[in-house]
Amino acid sequence: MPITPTKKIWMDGQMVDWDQANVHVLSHGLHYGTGAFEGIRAYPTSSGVAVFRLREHMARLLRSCRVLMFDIPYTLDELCDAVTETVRVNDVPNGCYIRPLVYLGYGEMGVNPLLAPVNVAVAVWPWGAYLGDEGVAKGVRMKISSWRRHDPNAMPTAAKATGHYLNSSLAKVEALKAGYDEAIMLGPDGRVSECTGENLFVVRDGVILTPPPSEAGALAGITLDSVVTIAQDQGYTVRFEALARTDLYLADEAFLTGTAAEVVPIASVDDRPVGDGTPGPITTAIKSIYHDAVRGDVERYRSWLTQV
Ligand code: PPE
Repeated sequence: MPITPTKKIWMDGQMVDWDQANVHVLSHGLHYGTGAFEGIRAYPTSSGVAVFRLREHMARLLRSCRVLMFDIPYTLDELCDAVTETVRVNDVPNGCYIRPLVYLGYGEMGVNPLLAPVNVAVAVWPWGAYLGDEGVAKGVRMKISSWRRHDPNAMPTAAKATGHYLNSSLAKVEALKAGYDEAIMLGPDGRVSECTGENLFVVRDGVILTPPPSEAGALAGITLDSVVTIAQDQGYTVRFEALARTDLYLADEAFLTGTAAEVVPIASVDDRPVGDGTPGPITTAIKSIYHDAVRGDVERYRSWLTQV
C-alpha cells in the first residue's frame, strides 16, 4: 500500500522533514531485523483528533524492547508525548496511522546487538482500510498458509519485532498469489495462531472464541483486547481456546482484528464459506461498536482515547 507523505517524522527527539528522515545503509536493523515497532491509529472525534489506546501500545513497545534487550533511552511518558506531538505537527484532521519504530542503528556490524545504538522514530500518515473497503464490507477470503507461525522458542512472538515479519510477508504473498485476501497461519503445534498482521476470532453457537495469544504464538493484540471488552460488555461469552483448522471451516461467523485492519469479517476459509458467506450478526455488532468507540462516540470507552 503506497504511503502518503506527511510533513515531519520524530527521530530521536528531533522533528525531521519527511524527505530527510534517512538512515545509513549499514544500520544494524536493516541487516538483521533488529527492531521493534507499533502500529497505532488516531481518529477524528467530536473534540479533535485522538489516539486510540496510546499508552497500551507504547507499553507493548517497551515490553518488546525488554524481550529483545534493547536499551531504549525514553520513558513511557516520553514515548507517548513523542506520538501526540508527531500527530499534532502533521495536521491530520481525518486521523492517521502511527508507526513508532525502535531500531538498532549504524556503528556496529555482526549479529551481536548489544553495542549497536538504539534509535527511535515515530512517523504518521493517512492509511485507509488495510484489507480494502470491500473486504471490510463483505468479508475477506482467507487461505490457511503453508508457512507456520513462529515457534515461540525460535522467535519471541510476544515481542512485535521487525524481523518476525519476514514470516508474515511469505504467508501474505502465498495467499495473494493464490487469489486470496489474507493468510491464516497455524502454529508449530498445528493449532490456529494468527494472520499476517491480525488476530482471529470465530463464533460458534453464540460463543466467541479466540486462541490464547501466548500459547498460540500470536501477538497479544490491543484490538483483540478491545473487542473482548466490547463483546463481554454486550453480554457475549468470550473464551480463549485452542482452535483446530476445522473449527474455522465449521464456524458460524469469523472475523479478524488489528489496528491497521480494524474489525474485518471473514467470508471464507480455504474456499469454504463461513456461515452463509456474509458477515454474521455478532461480527456486525462488534464491528459497529468498535467503529464508534475509536471515534469517541461510545461514552463507556472514551478513556481509550488520548486527545492530541
Ligand atoms: N498479529 C500480528 C502479527 C500483527 O502484526 C498485529 C498488528 C496484530 C496481530 C494485531 O495487533 P493489534 O494491532 O495490537 O490489535 N499488526 C500491525 C502491523 C500491520 C502492518 O502491516 O504493518 C497493525 O495492525 O498496525
